[in-house]
Amino acid sequence: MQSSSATQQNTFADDVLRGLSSDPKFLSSKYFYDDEGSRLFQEIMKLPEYYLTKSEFEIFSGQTKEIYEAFGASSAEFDLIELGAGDGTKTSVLVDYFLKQDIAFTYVPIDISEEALNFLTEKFRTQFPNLLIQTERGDYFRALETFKSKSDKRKIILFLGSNIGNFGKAQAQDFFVSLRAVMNDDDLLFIGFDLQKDPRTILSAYDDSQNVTAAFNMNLLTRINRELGANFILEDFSHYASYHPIDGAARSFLMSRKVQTVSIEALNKTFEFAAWEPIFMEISQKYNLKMIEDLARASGFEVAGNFYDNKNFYTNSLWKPN
Ligand code: AVJ
Repeated sequence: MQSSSATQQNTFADDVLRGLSSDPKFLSSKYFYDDEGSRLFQEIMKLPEYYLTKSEFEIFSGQTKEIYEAFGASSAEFDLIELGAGDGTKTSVLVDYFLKQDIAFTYVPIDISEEALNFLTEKFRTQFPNLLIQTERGDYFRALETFKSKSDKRKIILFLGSNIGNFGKAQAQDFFVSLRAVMNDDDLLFIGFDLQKDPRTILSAYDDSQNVTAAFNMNLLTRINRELGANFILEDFSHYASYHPIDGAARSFLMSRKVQTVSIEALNKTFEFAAWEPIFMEISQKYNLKMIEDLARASGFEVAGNFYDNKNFYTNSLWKPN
C-alpha cells in the first residue's frame, strides 16, 4: 500500500515537472479526479449546460432493447466489461434489462481507483442481488490481460461517457489499437463519442455559468499545492475554455493573470509565468461520423452501428474487430 501510493506520487510529480517545464505549459486532466475533483465532476454532470451525460443516458434508456439485440447477447454467456466504470448510472440501465432477459453474463468493471470499484460494487450488489460481478483494479490493458487469463467467454467492452475525448486523435488511435490486441474476433466494443454540433452548445458545456468547470480545473492547482507543496494562488489564475470548429477540439486553460513565480517544494523548483501565459489543462475532442469510421478502420475495427439521442448530440458506436 505504502509503496504503491509512493510510486503514484512520483508519477504525479514527474508529470507536473514535465508539464510546467514545457512551452506551452500543460498539466494532465487525468489528475483532475482526486476526491474533490470527482465530486466536482458529479456536479458538472448535473449542470444544464453539460448535455453529454444526459444524451448518453437518453440513448441507454430509450434504446435498451436495440442495444441488447445489437450485442447479440442472447447467444452465449459473455462478460460485460466496463473501462473506467464511474458511478455506473448508464450501465445500470443495460444491466437491469440484461438480467430480465435471463441471460448469463458477468459484469466486470475495470478502474484504476479501488474506491470507485468498491463504491460501484456496493451499489450494484444492492440494486442487483443476482448480478455476477468481478472487479479488476488497474491500468485498462494490464487488467484486461489479467482478466483474459481468467475467462475465455465472449467480451463486450464498454468505454462510455466520452472519456475517449480526453485523448487527442493520435492517442485515441493508439488506445484502440492496444484494445484490439487484447480482443478476440467475436468480441465487441461500445464507445461513447460526443459529436460536433453548434459550437456555442459545446463551448457552454465547458464554460458553465456557475463556474463549476472553472473550479474543476482550479482544483488541480489545489491538489499540487497540497500533495507537492506548491504555492499556487488560485486568484492569480483564470479559467478559459475554447472550442475550435476545424479540429473539433474543446480545450481548457488556466491563464496566469500576471507575471508570477510559483514554487513547488517536492520538485525543488520554481516556475516563471508571463502575464496571460496559459497552462493547457484538458482536451475534449468532438467527432463526426467520418472521423469515427476512419478511427475504427485505422485501429482494426469496423462500425457495426451507431445509436443517437434525439438531438444527434452524441453517439454510442458499436465496433467489431475486422
Ligand atoms: C469525463 C472526459 C468526458 O471531457 O467532457 C467535463 C470531463 N471536463 N467538463 C469531458 C470534463 C470538463 C469530461 N470527460
